[in-house]
Amino acid sequence: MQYLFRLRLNPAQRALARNRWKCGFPFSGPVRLATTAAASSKKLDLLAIDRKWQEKWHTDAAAKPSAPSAAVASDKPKSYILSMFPYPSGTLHMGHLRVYTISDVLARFYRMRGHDVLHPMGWDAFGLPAENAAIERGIDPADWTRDNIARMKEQLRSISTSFDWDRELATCAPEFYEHTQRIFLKLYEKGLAYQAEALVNYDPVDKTVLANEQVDANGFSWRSGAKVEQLNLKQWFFRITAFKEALLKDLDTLAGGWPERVLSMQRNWLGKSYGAKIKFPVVVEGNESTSLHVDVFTTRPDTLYGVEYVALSLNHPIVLEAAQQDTALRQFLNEAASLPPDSKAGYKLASVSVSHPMHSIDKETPYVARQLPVFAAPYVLSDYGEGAVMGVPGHDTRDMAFFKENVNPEFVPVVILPEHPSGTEYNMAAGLVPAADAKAITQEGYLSARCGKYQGLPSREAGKQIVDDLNRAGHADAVEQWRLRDWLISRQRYWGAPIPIIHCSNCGPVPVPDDQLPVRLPQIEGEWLKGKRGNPLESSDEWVNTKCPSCGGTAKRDTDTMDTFVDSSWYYLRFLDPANKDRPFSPSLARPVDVYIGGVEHAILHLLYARFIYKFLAQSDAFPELRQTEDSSTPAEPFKTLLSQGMVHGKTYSEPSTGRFLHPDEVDLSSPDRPTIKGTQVTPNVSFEKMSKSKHNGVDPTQCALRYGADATRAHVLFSAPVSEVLEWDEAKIVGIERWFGRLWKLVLETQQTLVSSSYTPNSEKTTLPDSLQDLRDSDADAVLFTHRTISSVTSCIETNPYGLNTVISDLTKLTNSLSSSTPASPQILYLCVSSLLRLLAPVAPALASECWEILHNAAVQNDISRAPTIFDCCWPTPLLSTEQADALATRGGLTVAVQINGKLRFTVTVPRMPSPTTTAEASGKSGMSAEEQDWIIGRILETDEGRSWLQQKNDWDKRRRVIVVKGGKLVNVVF
Ligand code: ANZ
Ligand code: ZN
Repeated sequence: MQYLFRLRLNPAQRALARNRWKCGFPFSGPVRLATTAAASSKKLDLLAIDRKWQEKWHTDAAAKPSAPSAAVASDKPKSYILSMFPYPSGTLHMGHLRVYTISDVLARFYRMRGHDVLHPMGWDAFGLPAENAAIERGIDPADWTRDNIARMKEQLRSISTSFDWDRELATCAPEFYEHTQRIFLKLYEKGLAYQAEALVNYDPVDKTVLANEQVDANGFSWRSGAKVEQLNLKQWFFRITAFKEALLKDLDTLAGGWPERVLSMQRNWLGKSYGAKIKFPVVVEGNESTSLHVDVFTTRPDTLYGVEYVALSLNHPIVLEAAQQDTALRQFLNEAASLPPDSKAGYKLASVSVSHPMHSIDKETPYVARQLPVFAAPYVLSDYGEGAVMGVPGHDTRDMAFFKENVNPEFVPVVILPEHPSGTEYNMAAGLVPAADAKAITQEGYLSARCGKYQGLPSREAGKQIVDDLNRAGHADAVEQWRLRDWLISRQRYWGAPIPIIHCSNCGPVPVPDDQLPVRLPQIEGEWLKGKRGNPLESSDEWVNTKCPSCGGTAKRDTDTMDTFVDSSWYYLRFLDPANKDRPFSPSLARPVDVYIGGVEHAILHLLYARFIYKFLAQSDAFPELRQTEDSSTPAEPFKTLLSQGMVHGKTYSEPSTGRFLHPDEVDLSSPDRPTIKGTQVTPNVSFEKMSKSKHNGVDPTQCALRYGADATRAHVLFSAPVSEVLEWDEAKIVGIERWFGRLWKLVLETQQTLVSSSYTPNSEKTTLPDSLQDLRDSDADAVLFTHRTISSVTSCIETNPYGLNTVISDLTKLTNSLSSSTPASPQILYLCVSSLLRLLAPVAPALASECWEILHNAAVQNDISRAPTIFDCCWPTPLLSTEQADALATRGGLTVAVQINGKLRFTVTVPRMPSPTTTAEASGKSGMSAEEQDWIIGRILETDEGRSWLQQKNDWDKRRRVIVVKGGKLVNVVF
C-alpha cells in the first residue's frame, strides 16, 4: 500500500509539524496530486486500517515529550473530559466500551475544536475482588491487579481510545494512596474523621468482618456459610453530614448540567424532611411513667389521632431492656435481624405499652384515652429519626400492612379525609372502615370527626396546631430530619489504603506524621495467600507494632483500610497534577471536570462522596484556590456536566417451556429472522437482558472490535441508543454500519479519482465557496447546503446535547448517502463536502477517517511525509454558510409567477422557493400546492416592488375577494 508509511520524526520535528498544521485546511501551498489507480480498486479492510492507525498513535504517544505537571500554559480553552475509571477486573465489558466510546468522541471533538483537552485514564484498583483472587488462587493482589491493568490497557487501545496515558494512575500505588492518607489526616485534623461504634457483619467462622455484598439474602456468609452476626465494633467515619446543607442546596446549580433523575436521586439520599418529634409516655405494667417516654419522628403529625400502636427498632433501648426478661423476644430479635426491611414481622412487648400523647391536652376525645401496644419490628430503622414509629394504619401503607398482620383488627380508623370523600359506602366521616378491604389514604386532606377540636382543618394547619399545642405541654418538638448518615469508611480488609493512625495507650489515636507517609501495606505472607482467613494487617506483627510518634512508647497501627469510595472521591483531582510528590495536587492546577461520563449505578454514592470531598478540600486552608468566594454563584462542585449512560443489555435466548437460558451455541441462527433451538423446530424466546454469565448473553467488546473493527463497533454502540437509555446490543445490526462505511469508502476513492483527473489540488486558500453562490449548479448547491446543515447539527449535538449522540451517526449516514447519490460536479465543492464529512466522522471512527483523509491527500503524503498532517491535526469544520446564505441557497432557483388582476395579466415576478415545502396529502386544488405553500408565494409577491404597487397601492389588498393559485404557482389570479 503506497500510503502505508511510518512517521519517523524526532519530537522537535513533530512539534513543528503539528504547529504548522494547527488549523484551517491543511495545505498552506498547492500540492500536486499523484494519480493513484490502485486507490479506486482498494477494498475496505477495517481491521488493517485499525492496526495501522493504532500503531501510529501508539508510537506518536510514546514520543510525546510532555511532562504533565510542567504542562506549558496555553491560551486555548480548556476541557476536562473524564470517564469514570474502571475497576481492573482484567476484562473490558460492554458497559466500558460504551462509556469510553462516548468520552473518546467528546475528547477528540474538543481537541479538533482547538481546546486543550485533558482526557486521562486510571484504575480504581483497590477492593475486594483482588483480595478474593488472592485467596482463591494464591496470587498477591498487587500482582493480580498489575496484570489486569496491563491487559485492560491493551483492550482499551484496541477500541481506538485516545487517553492521556502519561497521567495514568492506580489507586493501589503507594504514590497515590499516600495522598489518600493525607486527605484522611486533613479530615481528622478538622474533626471530620472520627471513630465510633457501629454494627458490622461478623463471620464467626472466618473471624472476619464482611461487606454487605458478602452476606447473602438469608444472612449467611458467602464464603464460610456461617450465620453472620451483628457486632458492635469501633469504626472510622467521615462526617459528611457536616456538609449536608451545601450538598443539597448546590444541586440546584447543577440543573441543566446533570440529568434531573440523578439530581433527584441525590436529593432523596440526603433526604431532608420536616416533621415533629412526639413523646409517647411509657406505661409499664399498667402504670404511666412520669419520666419514661418513647420519642417518635413523624412527618405527619396531622395523623396523630389515627395512631394504633408504636413500633420500635430491634435495638431500641426499651426493646433491649425488655429482652432481658423475655426469651421469646430474644429469639425473635435473633431471627428478625436478617429479615428484609419491608418485612411485616412484629413482636408485641408484653410488659410495656404507651399512652396517647394527645390525652394530656384532650380529655374529651375517647380514642386518645386508650393505651397503645408497643412492638419490636424490623421495618423500623435503627438509625433514622428516633428509631421509633407511630403506627398510623389508616394513612401509611406499611403501617396498614403491619397492623393487619400483627393486630388482626376489625376496623381501621380514618382521620384524614380527601377533599371529596368518594367512599359513601362506609361512614367515612365517622372515621372507621372495615379492616378487610381498607387501603391507606396516604395523601393529605382534612381532619375527620375523630380528631376532636381539629376536625375540619386541612392537614398542614392541623399538624402545625397539634405540634404547637403538644409543645406547650412538653410533648412535642418541630424538627428537621435528614436521611443522610455519616460515611462509614473503615474496612477490616487488606487491599485498601491503610488508615494512617497509630494507637498509643498513653496518647490515644495519633496521626502518622506527614514525613512518614505513605503507610505502606505490608507484603502479605504465603500463609495468608494459601487461604488463611481474616485481615492480614492484624496478623502482621512486624507491621502492627510501632512507636508512638508523640511519646515514643510502643504503639499499634490502625489495622483498618479505607473504603474504595474514598479513593474515587478525589482521583479526578490527582489527574491534574499526577506527579506531585508533596501533596495530592497543587491548588493552582485544581479545577472541576467539564464533562463526567459514567454509569447510572454510580448516580448516588460515588457522586455524593466526591462532591463532599471536593467541598471539603475547597474550604480547607490547603486548597484555597478551590474555595468558593463569598459572592460567587459558582459553588464548589467537582463535575459541571454529568453524562450518565444507560446499561448495555445482551440478546438472550431461552427455552419457552422451561425458561432455561440457552447458550448461543444451542441456537440455530442460520435464518436470522427465525432462530430455532438446534435439533428441534422450537423457536426460542428472545429478549434483551442485563448481561450475565448465567444468561449466556455476554458480549466481549474486544472480540467485537477484532471481528468488525474498532470503528464499526464504536459507531454501532453510539448509534444503537441515546446515551441515557438501555442499549440493546444486537450484533446482527452492525451490518448497517458496515454498509455505511462501505459507501463512504467508495465516495472517498471516487473523490480522490475526480480530484486527480481534474488536477484539482486541495488547498486551504482555494477551498472556500465561490463568491456567487447563486451560480452554483444544483448538485453543488444541494451538497453545500446538506454539508452545511450536517456540520451545524453534529456540532450542536456534541456540544450542547451529547445525550443525543446517536443522532450524529444518522446525520453522518445521511450526508454520506446524499453526497454519494448526487455527487457534486465541481471538484472544489466535492473536496469541501467530503473533507468536511471526514472531519465530522473523525471522533467516532478515528482510524477510518484518518485513512480516508490520507487517501484524499495522498500526494502530499508522498511528496513529503513530515509535512503530512493527519485528520486530527486539522480543526473541526465550521458551518459553511451564514444564515442568509443558507436561506438563499435553500430558496434558489426561484419560481416565476404571472400575476393577473381581475383576469388581466399585470406583471411577472420571480419569487424564491419555499425552504422546506410540505408535499403532503393536504396539497389541494388546481395549484397542486398546500395552503401553506400558496400563502408563502403570495407573501413573497407582496414583498416585491410590482406586488406592492399593483396589489397595495393601485388596489386595496385588504378588499380582495378571491386569490386563486394555479399551475403549481406559476399563475396567480387576484379578484377585487
Ligand atoms: C406517622 C405517619 C403517618 C408517617 C403517615 C407517615 C405517614 P420521611 O418522609 O422519609 O422522612 N419513620 C420515622 N422513623 C422511622 C424509622 N426509624 N424507620 C422507619 N420508618 C420511620 O419518612 C418519615 C416517616 O417515616 C415518618 O412519618 C414515620 O412514619 C416513618 F400517614 O409517622 B410517619
Ligand atoms: Zn504515645
